[in-house]
Amino acid sequence: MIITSTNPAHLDQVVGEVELGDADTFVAAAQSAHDAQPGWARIPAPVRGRAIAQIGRVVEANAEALARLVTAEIGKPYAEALGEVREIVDTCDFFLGEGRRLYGQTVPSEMPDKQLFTFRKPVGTVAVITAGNFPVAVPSWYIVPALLAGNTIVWKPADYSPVVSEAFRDLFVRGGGLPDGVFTLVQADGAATFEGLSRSLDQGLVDKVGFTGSSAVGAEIGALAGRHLQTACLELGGKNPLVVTPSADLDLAVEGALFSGFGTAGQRCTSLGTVIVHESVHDDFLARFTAAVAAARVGDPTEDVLMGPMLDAKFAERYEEYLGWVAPHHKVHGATGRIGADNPRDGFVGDPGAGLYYHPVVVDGTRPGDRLFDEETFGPIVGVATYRDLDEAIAMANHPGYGLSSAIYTSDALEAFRFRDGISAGMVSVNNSTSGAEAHLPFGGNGKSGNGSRQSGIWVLDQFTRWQSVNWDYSGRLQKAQMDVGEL
Ligand code: UN1
Repeated sequence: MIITSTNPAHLDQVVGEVELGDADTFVAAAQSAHDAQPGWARIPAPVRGRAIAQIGRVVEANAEALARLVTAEIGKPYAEALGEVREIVDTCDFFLGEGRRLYGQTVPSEMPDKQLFTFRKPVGTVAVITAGNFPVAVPSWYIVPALLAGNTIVWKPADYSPVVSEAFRDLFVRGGGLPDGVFTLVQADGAATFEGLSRSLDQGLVDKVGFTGSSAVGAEIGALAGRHLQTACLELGGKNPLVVTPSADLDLAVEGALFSGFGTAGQRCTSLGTVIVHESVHDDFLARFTAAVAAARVGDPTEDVLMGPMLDAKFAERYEEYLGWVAPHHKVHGATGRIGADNPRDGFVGDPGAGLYYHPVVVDGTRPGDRLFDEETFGPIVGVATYRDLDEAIAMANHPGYGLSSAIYTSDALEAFRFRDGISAGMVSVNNSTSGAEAHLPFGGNGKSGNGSRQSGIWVLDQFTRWQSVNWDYSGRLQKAQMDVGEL
């Protein structure tokens, strides 16, 4: 089947056509990755690091073209798209040196004339399944370290970013001079992917699954991997809170909430879900926040805008569904719905009728137990709730049961530390946005946001390698652990 990818900012513009494979395509790719893996692992890690270095340079040299394609295919504002491409380069920069480290340890033994060691070994073949909101940065978080560590890859990207995915594959394969089978792109729909993955796992062709996407699909992928005695690397949704304390710099908090809530039109896993603001500064914060939202530039993502269109029609449909979650005790600030001639927005940049443009929405008065407070809205809708003391704010922030990102705005270091200690999220920002993670710090969440796996930085190597312990006895006799322990 051929799918046509269109530009969400200009729905009549075709970005490209791509042929979708089926479950057999997936299994064949997994087989070739499986066959190529021993050869790739035999290449010395520093040489694999050099391939990663070359990929980084090629991506850097093509950054603007790739970012333009990201903007065209998913409607992400160009500055954000360029930042996303930068994240691939950062990831390559970090891991190219890891090829010369990939350290193990030397460990003392409890017996004389014996030495213990640890080595990292690649897991084998990795199936990477990624979302389309970060169609290039997030795949690189898996693919770069996995390749560096000696694994081969089958990559299934989102079906609404297929053209970007082909460009990414070409840059990686050509840039890194990767041998056949080391990195294969499979374009397929969800059902074919699931069947192909399941069969590949049954046949022992896939040793690790990395998945970024919704919590519901992540649970299915995790269960499938679990049935094969594997632990998937899961990076799922978020309902990320941003706490505004009485001592916060309110303008800074507004700026942070604006970017966290409406950057990528709220379609990041790290997007802001709810501002939890102290009751004493609620009115002041809300007035400034709603004014900033009204003044924000929305429109054509090739221009300097805060917010472009929704990434894909399926997210646009969900926006309408989320509006149905507004309860009678909520107060909606500003216009809602699709922007158009009959529902205009002041200062809109470009032609609203051409694309999937929706009003950014602020809903005041949400509280735990409300759907809008408890559930992820993958769209430009930010809730506002109030709290009285910090313990209550922390309990509210943890209430939805996700645990990806979080933020607190305060000028009181003690409050920041108490928040850090009490929040269940894997990532905490102090006086900064909930989104915008850097490529060398652990990235990942808890609860409904994932199974505790972490990406990025050195920590992700624990996903793509397994420890091998070696005990080497040079005493010339049988020394029995626990029984022949050396004497003082
Ligand atoms: C995601 O939305 O899946 O922290 C990842 C950020 C980005 C990554 C988000 N660097 O906003």
